[in-house]
Amino acid sequence: MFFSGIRKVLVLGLGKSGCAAALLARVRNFEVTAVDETENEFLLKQKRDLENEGVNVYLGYKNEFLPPSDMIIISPGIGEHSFLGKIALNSGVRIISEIEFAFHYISKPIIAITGTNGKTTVTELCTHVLKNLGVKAVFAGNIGVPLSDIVRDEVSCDFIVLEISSFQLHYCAEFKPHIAVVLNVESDHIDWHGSFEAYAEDKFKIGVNQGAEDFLILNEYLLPLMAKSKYELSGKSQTFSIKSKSALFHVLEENIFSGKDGVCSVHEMGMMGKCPHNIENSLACIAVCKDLGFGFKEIIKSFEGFKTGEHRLEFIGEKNGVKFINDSKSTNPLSMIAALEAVGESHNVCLIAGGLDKDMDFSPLLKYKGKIKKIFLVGKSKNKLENLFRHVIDYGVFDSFEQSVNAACDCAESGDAVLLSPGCASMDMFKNYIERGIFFKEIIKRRCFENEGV
Ligand code: UMA
Repeated sequence: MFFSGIRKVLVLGLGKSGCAAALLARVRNFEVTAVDETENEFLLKQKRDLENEGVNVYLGYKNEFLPPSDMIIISPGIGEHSFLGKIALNSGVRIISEIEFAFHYISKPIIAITGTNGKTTVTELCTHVLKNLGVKAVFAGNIGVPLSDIVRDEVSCDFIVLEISSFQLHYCAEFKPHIAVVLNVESDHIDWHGSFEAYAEDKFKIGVNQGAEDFLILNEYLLPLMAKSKYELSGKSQTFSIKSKSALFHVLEENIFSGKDGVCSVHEMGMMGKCPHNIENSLACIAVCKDLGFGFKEIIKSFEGFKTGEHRLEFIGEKNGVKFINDSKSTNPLSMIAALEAVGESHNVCLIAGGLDKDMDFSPLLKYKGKIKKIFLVGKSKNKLENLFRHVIDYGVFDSFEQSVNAACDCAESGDAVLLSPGCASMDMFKNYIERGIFFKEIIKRRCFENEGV
């Protein structure tokens, strides 16, 4: 048994996953201690709530040694190179992620979705389509609902659609989804993992425990990268791609195919058929539902009513021929490229970019310089981006987010798009990408759509 001999559990980090893991561990009768490096009002409230459930909590934790435990459940934000990550590793105690912990209490099949980009969209899409197909599906994981909460609340379902990040996979040992999806692997979170290779390796960990009865669905371009991985993956593998016709699920002249079988035209997929990256996301979802035994016709019909969430290429409005688009969810170069592919024509994008870098490689963006009219740089990464774009495209560097947005609006003319697609995390200027997107929309509405009810 995975937890045999374990009595004392130590939880590191008291955000969403840490709190959920601590509460589940208490329900399962472990002795639980939890520590967090920070101390603030929110955490003091969490501390009181957890203490009422019998958890020992230490905030503002700075000790060089951790409280004794038989197993550590680590929060995804705590990398191996961080203070807590290092002392946890040095302690020699077994370390697992919150997902791995909760997984051992789950009997329902898991559809796990990872990738640099699109994981939230595909998780939402699969859940939507499966529900329309009459299946009780719930989503969980990196999307914002800890898997431990699903277990503790005894949520009734047939399938769990789990968005899983590289941070969560890194600390998994026996996690075994029935269907695993890898959407793409591009530069992101290099500061946490140490290198792109280490990041990619953790992504492929998603399929390491699968057996012949399980499915591994992956973007065809990842095959060479996967071949280099130290993991042997034995799930039935299936590929998808919008760029290559040799993938099992592919696109030919605006029609989707599974091998030689026609599935549908991209126009039948509603909102998901409107831009390349979402067509590709849809291929992954079609593959998942097909593997669960559904027919193409019913799968496509079940796309009906699906909308991608706020802050993802969200159209705010159009004024004097200028379109305003909020893509605050874009936190890496690949998502900027997806936005430019969706919105960009010839030199028509006034792009607001920058924020907290994660040691990412932005050079692939240079291929898209023809779509950018001017780039408005802000946040911690502005000088790194300035160095990349200097002599290549017109750019401006700004001290505040609001200044960068105003300058982009001043620059845009009829036929252009003002696009916020920062390609970076938001925490240097905002609480999260949601706050950044809301602020962007407020500025745009104030400037352009006051009294218009947009
Ligand atoms: N902390 C420390 N020391 C550290 C780092 C953090 O003590 O070195 C403490 C912080 O003070 C804080 C807590 O840990 O109190 C935060 O933990 P966390 O950063 O792991 O965040 P959670 O609130 O537990 O949220 C996590 C995921 N966060 C991250 O991966 C950074 C959420 O994904 C996820 O929704 C949630 O679990 C539920 O599963 C967010 C995310 O940004 C959306 N994910 C990344 C992404 O999508 O790119 C991977």
